[in-house]
Amino acid sequence: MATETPNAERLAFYERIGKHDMTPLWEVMQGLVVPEPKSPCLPALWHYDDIRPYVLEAGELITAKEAERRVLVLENPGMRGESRITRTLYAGLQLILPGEVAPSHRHTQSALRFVIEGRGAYTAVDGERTLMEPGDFVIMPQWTWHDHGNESDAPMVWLDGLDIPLVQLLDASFAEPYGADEQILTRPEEDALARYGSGLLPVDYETRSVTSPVFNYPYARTREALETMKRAEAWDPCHGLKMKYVNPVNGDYAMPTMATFMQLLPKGFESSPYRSTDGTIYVCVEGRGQTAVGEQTFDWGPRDIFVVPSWAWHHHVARTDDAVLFSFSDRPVQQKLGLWREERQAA
Ligand code: 1HN
Repeated sequence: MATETPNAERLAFYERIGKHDMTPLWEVMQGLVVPEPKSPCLPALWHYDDIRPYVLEAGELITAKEAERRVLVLENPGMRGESRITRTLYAGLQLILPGEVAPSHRHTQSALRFVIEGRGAYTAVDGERTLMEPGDFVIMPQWTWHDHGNESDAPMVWLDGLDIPLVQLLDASFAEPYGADEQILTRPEEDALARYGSGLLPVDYETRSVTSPVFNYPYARTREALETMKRAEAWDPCHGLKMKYVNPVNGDYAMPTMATFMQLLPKGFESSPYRSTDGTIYVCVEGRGQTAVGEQTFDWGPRDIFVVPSWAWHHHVARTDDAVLFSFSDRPVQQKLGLWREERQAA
């Protein structure tokens, strides 16, 4: 690999081959095959109280219908202008005001919703509606019709997580409008949860999708599970009590491109330093604490959102009470490709 500035003879050569759309590997190789991940993604934190006024102000500027999706994108400060929060994932805060509808469409990007504020607005996916509450994790599988509406009397805000940059990298985006604001509903509300999310499956169920058939993983159930498991006091030194959301059909992650997790850090718990190759987006659901990422320390509380880049050492502290953190990343993709790595700091 060449490290010095090329001499005149080499430069002239590069220019000649450049005319044939060729370039010498030895001038670029070091930047291509780095000894360990070097991400443009920076650690970042959004305090919900700071940004909430802007989300609501957007509601005065444009309707959900005109915008199609009224969302303020959370852009990683290291990648402004790229509509991404990590290299592979997109995140944004979506607002639906009472009486509004976000019209139906579908696309090959998968989406997750994590409810931040408000209760009782719905999202409809593939013929079924689910009413959403704070802390609910709701799935929108790729290429399914989806629309949202708010028949409650308060604004509703949720975090959208999509695999947009990943699909963009693969040049595999397709999208189309449904042609009406709302899709036709074919199943009763909460049918998917009863059918697939109750420790049961229809006896002759055959998988037709790479995505979990559970549509909404309600926070009430998740929280209760954590509270019960907490009694065993079996804390992972790096994660506290950390659970992954799974597809009940095959035990895989709930979504093919995004892994989702919920973790409980008991009051006063200080986790050991940890890093992994999946840049991760966290949302605090309950409690207050701190996360040190590299040289930075983030103080977080309920509804705050922060990002830990790929391969960045980090550790968490729960300060005032038990803390509950939701998180998501591209881990399923990395694991399927044999690329995912993690490291725990030696005790
Ligand atoms: C989308 O369809 C939604 O359905 C949210 O709520 C955000 C960002 C880009 C492209 C499609 C939604 C989106 C999106």
